[in-house]
Amino acid sequence: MERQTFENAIVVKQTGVLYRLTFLPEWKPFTAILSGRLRLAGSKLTNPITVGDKVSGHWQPDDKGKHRKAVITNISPRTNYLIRKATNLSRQAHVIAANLDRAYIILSATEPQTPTQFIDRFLVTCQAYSVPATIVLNKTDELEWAEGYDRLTEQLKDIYTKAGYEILEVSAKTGDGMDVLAKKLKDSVSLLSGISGVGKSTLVNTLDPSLRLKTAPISSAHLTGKHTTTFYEMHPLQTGGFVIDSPGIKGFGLIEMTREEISHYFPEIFKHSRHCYYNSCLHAEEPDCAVKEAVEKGIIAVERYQNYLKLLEDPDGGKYRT
Ligand SMILES: Nc1nc2c(ncn2[C@@H]2O[C@H](COP(=O)(O)OP(=O)(O)O)[C@@H](O)[C@H]2O)c(=O)[nH]1
Ligand SMILES: [Mg+2]
Ligand SMILES: [Zn+2]
Repeated sequence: MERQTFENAIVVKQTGVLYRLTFLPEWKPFTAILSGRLRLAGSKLTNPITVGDKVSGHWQPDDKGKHRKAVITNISPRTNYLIRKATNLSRQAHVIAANLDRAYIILSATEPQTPTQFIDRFLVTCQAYSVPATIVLNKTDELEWAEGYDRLTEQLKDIYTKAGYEILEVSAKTGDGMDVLAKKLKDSVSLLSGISGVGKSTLVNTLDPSLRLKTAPISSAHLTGKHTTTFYEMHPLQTGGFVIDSPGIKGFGLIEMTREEISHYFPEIFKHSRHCYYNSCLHAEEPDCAVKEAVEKGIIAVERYQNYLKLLEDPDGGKYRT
């Protein structure tokens, strides 16, 4: 008897060995497992298949020939993906998500604060893997009373506007600015990333209250978020589009990047590097460096340049507590 096959299913969730698939834009997730061959394929990766992957396979009847089980046998080539080191010591990498139209890094206007070093590692990874990135500054409602954060917010906006990134200012609590975000998310698959407690899950709930994702207040003692979201999971939005909510990530180890390459992923540094005296200029100790000149003139933000130098010296470092 010939086996029934399926094609073009999208992975919407992975929990251990089980996957949930649906045929977008339809939303009727069903459970699937990996074929043995695919399980063996990903030795350097903790997960050979990830959320957003497009897969095909077959239906396998159980012993009694009754309940059908979906078995994934093939993965379609990815248009892009995001990856990070599984842990600091591990050589393994974790593919966070694939086939993304855009990745959003969510920041809090108040607490918890995300170090710019973390933001830049994220943005560099997005550049390196061809994922367009946007910054979302959440909790703007708290700026009315939280003292001192106005200045931090202005600094942040200055740094990343200079770098050429779009920054959306929103409040998941009051709904301020959410229409702009909803419009951007429409008709696409997007990843929401960022440290714990910045309001990723709350944002998804504001966009679509029927989803009721778990959220948690940040700790009042440490002003850090708690890990309430434990899996990467895609959700359909009533306003259109699909978002992948993330667990709070602790850090972004850069993977397979040479020192020369790092500057290519800072768009504003790369732009100026054409005018450096040395072709191979790393914009560190070299004389006649157009990048350093642009930093001195304030055209390139000094924070971005310093984070670039840190990556140059220690591409593997920088794990952050969240
Ligand atoms: N004031 C305010 N609090 C928010 C906003 N968005 C989220 N929060 C709160 O921030 C905390 C962490 O939110 P959560 O969605 O769990 O963050 P996640 O870890 O990024 O998913 C919760 O107490 C939320 O109620 C916002 O726009 N304004
Ligand atoms: Mg969450
Ligand atoms: Zn240079």
